[in-house]
Order: sequence, then structure tokens, then C-alpha cells
Amino acid sequence: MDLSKRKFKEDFKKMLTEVYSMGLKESEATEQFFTLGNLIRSYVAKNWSRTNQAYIEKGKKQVYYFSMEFLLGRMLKSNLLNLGILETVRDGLSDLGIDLEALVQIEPDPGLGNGGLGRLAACFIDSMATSEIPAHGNGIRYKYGLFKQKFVNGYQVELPENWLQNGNVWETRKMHAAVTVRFYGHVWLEHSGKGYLVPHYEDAQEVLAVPYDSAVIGFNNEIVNTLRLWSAEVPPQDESTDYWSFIHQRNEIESISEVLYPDDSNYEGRLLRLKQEYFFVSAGVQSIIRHYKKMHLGIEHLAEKVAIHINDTHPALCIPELMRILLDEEHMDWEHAWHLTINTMSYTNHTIMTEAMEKWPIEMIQTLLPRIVQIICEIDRRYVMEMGRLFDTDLIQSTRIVEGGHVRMAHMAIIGSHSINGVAQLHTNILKEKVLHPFYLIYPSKFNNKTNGITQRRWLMLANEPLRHLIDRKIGNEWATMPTELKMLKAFREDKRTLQELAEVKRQNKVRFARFVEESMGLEINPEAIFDVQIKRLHAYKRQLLNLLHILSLYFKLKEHPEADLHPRVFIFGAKAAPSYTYAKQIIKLINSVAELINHDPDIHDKLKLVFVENYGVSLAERIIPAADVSEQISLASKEASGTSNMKLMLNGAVTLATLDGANVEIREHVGEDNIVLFGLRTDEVYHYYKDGTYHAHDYYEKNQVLHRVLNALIDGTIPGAEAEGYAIFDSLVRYGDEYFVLRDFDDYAAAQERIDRLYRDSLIWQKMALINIASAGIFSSDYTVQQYASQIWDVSSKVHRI
Ligand code: 26W
Repeated sequence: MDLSKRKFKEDFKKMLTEVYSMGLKESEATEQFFTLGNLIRSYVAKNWSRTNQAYIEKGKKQVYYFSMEFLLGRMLKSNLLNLGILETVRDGLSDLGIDLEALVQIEPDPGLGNGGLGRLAACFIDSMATSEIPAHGNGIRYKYGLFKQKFVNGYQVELPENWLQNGNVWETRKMHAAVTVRFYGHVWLEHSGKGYLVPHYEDAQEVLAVPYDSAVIGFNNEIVNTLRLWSAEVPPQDESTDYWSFIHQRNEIESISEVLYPDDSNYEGRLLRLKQEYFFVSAGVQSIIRHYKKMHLGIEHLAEKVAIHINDTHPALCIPELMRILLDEEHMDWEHAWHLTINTMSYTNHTIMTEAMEKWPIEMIQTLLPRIVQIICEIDRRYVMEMGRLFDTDLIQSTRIVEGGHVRMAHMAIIGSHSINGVAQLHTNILKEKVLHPFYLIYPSKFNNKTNGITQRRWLMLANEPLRHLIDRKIGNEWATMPTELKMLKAFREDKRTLQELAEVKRQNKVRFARFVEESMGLEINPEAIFDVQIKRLHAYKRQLLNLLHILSLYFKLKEHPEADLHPRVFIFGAKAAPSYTYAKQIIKLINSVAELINHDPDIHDKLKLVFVENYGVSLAERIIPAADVSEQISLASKEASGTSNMKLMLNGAVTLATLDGANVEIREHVGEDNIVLFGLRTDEVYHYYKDGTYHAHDYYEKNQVLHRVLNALIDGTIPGAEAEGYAIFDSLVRYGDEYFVLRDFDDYAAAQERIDRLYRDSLIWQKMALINIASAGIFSSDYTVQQYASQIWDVSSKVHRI
């Protein structure tokens, strides 16, 4: 948008008086932040309603991205950047004596997600608006986001994250768009005499779903899409309601949108979680149908105008819910309704971990959603009947929805959609060939891959301004919307000056991060050291332990040979563990104890440091990633569906140290063998071990001296304060079979780390690798990912920039 600095300053002062009746001098950062937020809202308002108007007038097909999680991060700078007024506002504020960065800190970081899946949804909505895709997010407005992590004595402690405490400037409550969601009770069907059945409900509990809309601003294109998050409230009561039963009901109902489930490793079979899933699905689908019907196109054309995307299985109840509306409210017959539903729905799978696969007990659904259960059972019955004619019984039994008294959500999502995609090439192949192979036999054409991506606007333009300016000076700024233009940087691969400038940018970022670590943790780290980063949820398959065992081996090496020629390293971890995931919490405690040991050992000086940042999340990622030299992507091959921190780190010039897992495989393809450091078992080798059962972790403990020493340290008192955890972890590796092949990959990993050490010593070689990584990262922009979803899955228009 066009905005002069003068106009901005006027607007800002005026808004400050209007909202707070305050002059500049009396105001503090909090008022200034809310003033700026309100001003941005006023700037956006016109384009927001224009965008919606245009979608309706042009009869554009709309996409609704259903996700239980949207891990947005702070929105202030992102909104300013996308409006094209970041610099104007920064300068204008500075004229007024206000530091924009100070206002940024006022905004709470809304942690409405656990990790990769939620952050992907956030990158997608940014990219969809920028790519001019008529697409909107649909989710839950949790009152409490992902818990705040504190370390007490090295242990993770969880505190509530009350992000709404001071209000959320970006949202608008849309009372007129509220809908009712029904739970519990009994339902019976009656013939209408007109060819359809009419459901009668008795004793149902009604919940009012109130939407809160936030603007999703496209980058410099005047498009404003919508993120709609639902909040659960008590419906208006009549006078006969008993006061105490009202209070009781209120608590029960409001608990639905109270808190985000903090677990992305184990599916929680709790009633409240199922309520959450149905709550936002039903509210979202009802609201879509209501909006669609305003266009008077006839319900039979729904799939031409609406696409619903299911982000993992959490919103899979979209399928029976749409069926319910088509059957019970639109009086369609089953075949037509089913056809429409399939054509409307598409589904992304994000994990092959069986523990994370949702299975809901049929009785639980029966109690909570009596009409939905009828529909699910009928979908299943017809699937068995129709497919039974074409395929053998075993295949149908292994793929049906209802089995062993449970509803298998992934099965429902596949059967009820026209598309199922994995999130990286390797992951999609594993789905087709292993995990979902029976479905692949039945529906080969439904399967497709859409490799994940990240938005370069947040993860480079905003998070790493020094690098952004360097790139702009070298190749211009078209990469903001045409990210593969970054490849033009390759022309500078032999240009010493550019490589030195790149090194200088990294150094600056490291100094800045070091200052942050010193101020927040009181720990001094040396910016000359290699900053080696592993930031992601704590999970056994991601193998933070492999990293830690290697750190211990370096520590012992330095103790025994203080003269050992190691380039100084700072190992940086950021990770939250699911509160109920005991093993992950034990690993956190162990890492913290090892940090205590190493960081305070005078023999070690600054050759080795271990930093475990508290409360890792989007805002911390934005600080850490620009300062990273090495990106640790060391999951056991086949286990990480894609990974996205690998892409963010690469985009910021870190060199990837990786197994051939998830999107690392594609990163290697794009940077070439020389610009990535690989190690470890390959997927087929892992599957071989599973098949022939020949992995014996204990042998590695017995035969590998370094490992023996390191593992013994876990149980011989070397690491003070973590005795119990040391034992538990030792046992998991040595006695109970080492599920994720940590010991098997240890030597290879250590050798890869030595290669990193050698490569880093030659600054030009290292910077050249960094440059190639940045230059090759454009393909991993979520702009391209969503453009492919748009054309290949949703069949909607988008502004496609050639790759
Ligand atoms: C039901 C509990 C639960 C909650 C969340 C199970 C599983 C999940 C997610 C599917 C886990 C997740 O975030 N998966 C990650 O998705 C990213 C985006 O596609 C991928 O990059 C990661 O590899 C994958 O682990």
C-alpha cells in the first residue's frame, strides 16, 4: 500500500488519542503496540472486504484449510512487511522516538500448535494469500496455547500460556456468524414420506461456536484472506434455566476451546479431544455451507465451488459431518451426497508413527455424536459391500474404517477424499509401499506427493535482515515472490568478496544471538565457534540423544587430550517434550545435566559449550536460525515425514548434517552431494533390520570403545544430577534394543561431525557451501507448495510464478 511517513505519523498519533486518549509522551510500549495493531487493521479493512466481495462476484472456488493447529508466531512485522510498509513504519516510529523492535516484544507469540504440522499451516496461509489463492484457515481459538517451558533443576516444567490475557489485536469476533454444534443425546430417524429420513434429536447439548476472524495479508498484492478460529460458548438461555446447572454447563462447554493438547507423539484418546475435533469441524462445515448457499447455485454444485482440506486426521470428521448436512438438511440421496463429499475433501498425512494414528472407540463416538456414528458405520458398510466385489476380503478387512470396536481416522480420511498426499517424496513412497500399501492397491490415483515448504518472507526477510540486504544487493528482491530466483546467487560462488560478506553477516547474527544467550541465561558463548543447532520437538525418533552422545564423546576427548585439534563448538538445542512423554523428559534432563557438566568445566574453556534454550517456539526459532552454522537433521531414516526446520536453516546458510530422511533427500538433490554432510542408515537398511531382526545394540556397546565410555558415563556418576535418567536411557539403548538405531549410527555420525570440523576451518569453502544452500533453498518455499496444492488437488486458480 501507499503510505508516506508523514501520513503514518499523523495516523499513529490520531489513533493513540482515539483509542487511549493519550498523547505520545504519556504512552508506553503496550499502548503503542495496540495502537499500531489497530492502525494496521484500519489499513487492511478495505482490502479485506474487497477480497471477499471479489471472490463472491467472480464466483471463485474457495479452499478451506482445516487444521487443529496454526502456529502463527508474532504477526506485527509480518503484517507490516506484507502491506509493504515495514520500513516506512519503522522510520516513522523512530522519528517519534519509538523503537519498532520494542513494540514487537509486546505481542505475545500465539503458540496454537505443537510443531511442524501447525507451523506448516501458518506458512501455508501466508503463501496462499500471497499466491492469490482464495483460501482460508479454519481452526480452534484455544484460550491457552502450547505450555510455556521452564527448566527447574534441569527438569522440564510446564506453565500455562495465557496468550489472550491482554487481548488479541488481530482478531474480530463475528457474533452474527456463530453456529450451533450438537453433542450427546439420542437420535432417531423418521421417514419424511418424501424419500428422505428426518433425524429427531432428544436431550442433545447445544454449544455455540463463535468465530474470531483474523486477516491473512498477501505480500504486496492487496489480497486479504481469512483465518477463522472458533471459540466454544454457552448458547443464550431462556428464563427457565436453573442458575447452577447453567454454571456447570458453562464450564463444561467452555472447556472445549480452553487448551491445545500438547502432544504430537501419542494420540490422546480422550473425550475432550474428540469434542474439540468435532466442534471446529462442525462449526467450519456449517459455516461454509451457509456461505455457499448465499450464492444460490444449488447444493449439487458444491464441489465446483468449495474444497475442504484435512490437515492430518484431526479434522477427518469433516467427512461424516458434510454427509450429515447433505443428507439431513439438504435431503440429498446417499450416492449423490457421497460423490460430492469425496470430490470436496482432500487429506494430508504427516506421520508414519503408528502411536500417532488416531483410533476412536466406537462407543465414545456413539455417546458424543450419535448421528455421526450412524453415518460413519454406513460409509463403512457400503465400502465393504462395494469394494468387496472388486478386491479380496483380506484387503477390504485391512482397510475398512470400523475395526476392533474403533474408528480408524486415517482410513476414513482416505476413503472419503479424492486425494491423499505425503509431505516429502520419501514419505509419500513409504506411504504407498509400506504404511498405506493396501490403500495404494485400491486407490492408486488418489496418492500424490506435495513436499513441504516454508515462507521465505518470515524465515529470511524478517528473521534475517542482514542476509536479506546482502541478497538484495547482489540479485535484487524478486525472490520475495519468486524464491527460486535465489539461484542467481550461484553466480557468486567463487566470488571471494561475496563469500566474505556472507561470513560477516553470519558473524553478526552469531554475535547477536550470543548476546541474547548471555543476557537470558548468563552463559558466555564464543561467536568464533561453530554454532551447531538442533531445534525441534523432543522425540526419540529425532535422536537428540545421538547428538548428545557425540557431545559427550567430544568432552571426553578434550579431557584426555586437551591439545586435541577441535574447532570450538557451541551445541544449541531447543525442544519441548510432551508433558506425558516420560522418556523425552528424561532426555531433556540429561541434556541439561551434561550442559552443567561441560559448561562449568574449566579444562574445557570455550572449546565446547552446550546451550539448551528454554521455551523453544517460533520467536526463538527466528533468533536462532540466522545464527546457525550447522543444521542437525538426524532422525532415523524413514521416520521424519519431511521436517521443515531443515529448510529454514538451509535458507539461512546453515550446512545440513543429515540422514537421508524426509525432505533431506530432496535437499541433497538440490544442493548436490558436496554441499551437505550425510551419514547413517538408509531407509531400506532400516527396513531390512526390521525384517531380519539382526540389530543387536548391545554388541555396539561391547565392541565400540568410545561408545562404551560414553554410555558408561550415563550410569557411573560422571554426570551429576541425572542418575535416574542416565540409567533409564542407558537401559533403553543397551538393554532394550535401541529402537531408533542410535548406537548403530553413532560412528558414522561422529565421522560426519569430523568432516564438518574440517570443512569449517576453510572459511571460503564453508561460505561457498552456505551460499549454495541459500541459493538452492528457493524450491522449498511454501509458495510453490501451495501453488501445487491449488492446481493439482484443489483445482483452484493461483498466481503461479514459474519455478
Ligand atoms: C494426535 C497427536 C498428534 C498430534 C500431531 C499426532 C501427530 C501430530 C502431527 C501429525 C505431528 C507432526 O507435526 N508431524 C510433522 O509434520 C510436519 C509438517 O508436515 C513434518 O515436517 C514433520 O516431519 C512431521 O513430524
